[in-house]
Amino acid sequence: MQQAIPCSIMRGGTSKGLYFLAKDLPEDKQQRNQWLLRLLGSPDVRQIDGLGGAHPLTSKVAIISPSTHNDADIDYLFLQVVVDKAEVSDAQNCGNILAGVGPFAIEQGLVSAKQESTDVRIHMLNTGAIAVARVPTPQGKVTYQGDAQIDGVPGSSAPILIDFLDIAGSSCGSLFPTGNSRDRIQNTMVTCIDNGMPVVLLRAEDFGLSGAESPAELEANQALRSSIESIRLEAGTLMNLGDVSNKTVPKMSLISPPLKGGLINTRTFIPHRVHEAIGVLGSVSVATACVLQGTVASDVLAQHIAEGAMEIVVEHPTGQFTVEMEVSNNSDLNEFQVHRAALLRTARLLMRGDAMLAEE
Ligand code: NQM
Repeated sequence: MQQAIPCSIMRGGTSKGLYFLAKDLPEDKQQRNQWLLRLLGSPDVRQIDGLGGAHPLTSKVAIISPSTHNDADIDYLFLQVVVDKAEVSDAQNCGNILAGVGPFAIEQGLVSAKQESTDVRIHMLNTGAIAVARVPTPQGKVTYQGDAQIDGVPGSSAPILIDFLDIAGSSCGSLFPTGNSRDRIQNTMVTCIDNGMPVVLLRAEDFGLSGAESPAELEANQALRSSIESIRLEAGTLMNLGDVSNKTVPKMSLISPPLKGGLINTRTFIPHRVHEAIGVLGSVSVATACVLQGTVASDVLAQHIAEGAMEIVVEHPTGQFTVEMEVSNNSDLNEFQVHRAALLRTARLLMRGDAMLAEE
């Protein structure tokens, strides 16, 4: 007998995942993870016996419940189900899957829809931070139809605006977890930063790269992969993340001067496959490095940043990602401070029904 588990499959931004209500999964973490491995079909490079899409960007899970935080409507736990290993990790957050969380919570009756749009306050359990998603709800119903386009997704959908509150240091304890805006690790200058996602920025030119290489070319470069992984393992400890050999953070972002009118160009290892675009919170961390003094980002920027409200355009392999930021200059500390990060995503409900759990 197979067991039927209520589930929705949604595209969230440039990722895709399975969305569950917490009450439909086991409370026991180990049992829950066993279920998720079987439901997604891991470990198997093709995830052929499950619903996973055989890539880290399509092997993701969101678990939603009424909020335990008095300033939020719902709790969101993100889990990365590793494709080729029997591992489920809560060590990172995901801002793309986050885009589907607001519509899912409204459609599942956890949040009541307003007449035009509905703000859903989301407590992100992986980091403890809060995001506010503005979901279009004409006549009190979620719509996925609209004119918003995001690079990496064909066509257009309804816009979902996401505002992040206080995400600095949410995984590592501080914005610059090593205490420095740049460090030398294994003879390479890097910036380790956490504004919602732990990221290590590295200059592409230091690896003999232009920064325009495709994800497939970078993944085929074994020597590059092992240098980046060895820097990552050292950076993980310096960033207070402990031994990261089995963690999906920190992400490793190769940066270079922009090619298409943006502020900076990126190729991001997440951390072993190369992202076809860039993660949402990953891009917020990169954008933050662009506005702070002394980072390696400042070596490759198209232009330098002044304080105020601004749009930071981060280029990636399939287009651009725009992060809205508000920054002020604290002259006492002689440093810039980031007050707000916001961005536009879209999401779409692809399937609603039961995921079938095979007998063990
Ligand atoms: O950085 C990929 C994605 C992500 C995570 C990854 C994300 C984020 O694109 O917030 O969205 O970096 O693993 O879904």
